Amino acid sequence: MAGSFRLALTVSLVEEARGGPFVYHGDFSHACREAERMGYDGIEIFAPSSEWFATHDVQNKVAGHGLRVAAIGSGAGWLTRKLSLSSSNDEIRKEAVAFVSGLIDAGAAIKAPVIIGSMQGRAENGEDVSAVRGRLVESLIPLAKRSADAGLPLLYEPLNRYETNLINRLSDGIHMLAGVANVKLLADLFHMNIEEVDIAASIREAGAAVGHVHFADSNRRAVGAGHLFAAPIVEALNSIEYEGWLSAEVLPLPSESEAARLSVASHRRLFPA
Ligand code: LER
Ligand code: MN
Repeated sequence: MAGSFRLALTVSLVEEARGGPFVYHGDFSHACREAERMGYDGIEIFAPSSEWFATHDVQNKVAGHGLRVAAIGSGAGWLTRKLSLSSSNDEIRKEAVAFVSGLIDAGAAIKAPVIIGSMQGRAENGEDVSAVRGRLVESLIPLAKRSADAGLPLLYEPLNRYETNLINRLSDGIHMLAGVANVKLLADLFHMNIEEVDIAASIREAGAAVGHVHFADSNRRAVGAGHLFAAPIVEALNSIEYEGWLSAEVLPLPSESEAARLSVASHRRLFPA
């Protein structure tokens, strides 16, 4: 263990996500080797689709490096096919649910929950935001049920205002998801730095609803490379007895290996074992 909170390294296998906030890009084997070498506990996979899992022996590969799969990102559905779980187009929404369902099934086999971030979509062309949120919740219900059948939560991620106009803060997420079983919130510190009044207070308020953390600094670089005031956030995570992952979902700057190294160093400093 790198510390008392498990730390994961992010890898994207989606060509269209190059330049995006993932430490390693394009080479799963290399990312696993680097994660092991630097002392990570796990790896978070931004996968192109469920088919990718059918052609990569993920479980054996990660286990061979002493790692686990922390979570699976689903945003490729939006990035490569413009699928959205809240689209007003029934066909697109159905395809989006099918895309995420495939990832949930792939995740079930390796005990990794799926993240709904960009796939939540947004209200467009003056659409009524609450109606769009309603469609999103309708899509999330069967996905959360499918995850529950696999013994895993569905992870829902509020995003900053430049990425969605549906849900930007943890408290709004809790409100929207009231009555939906088996969805946990993903607290991405980069988005929260933009949207929350007080990141630590929001984490405390969300409490047991927090199921995953994206461990990023204010500028989306590795924690320690920006101006995030981490101490109260660490205290808040301790106070809610958070037991999930911290995933370094950050830009590969100044290089992949430097971002990976700084994330480990900051994790060790902030969460000593
Ligand atoms: C997108 O900004 C993000 O934070 C991802 O985790 C969601 O796909
Ligand atoms: Mn994120």
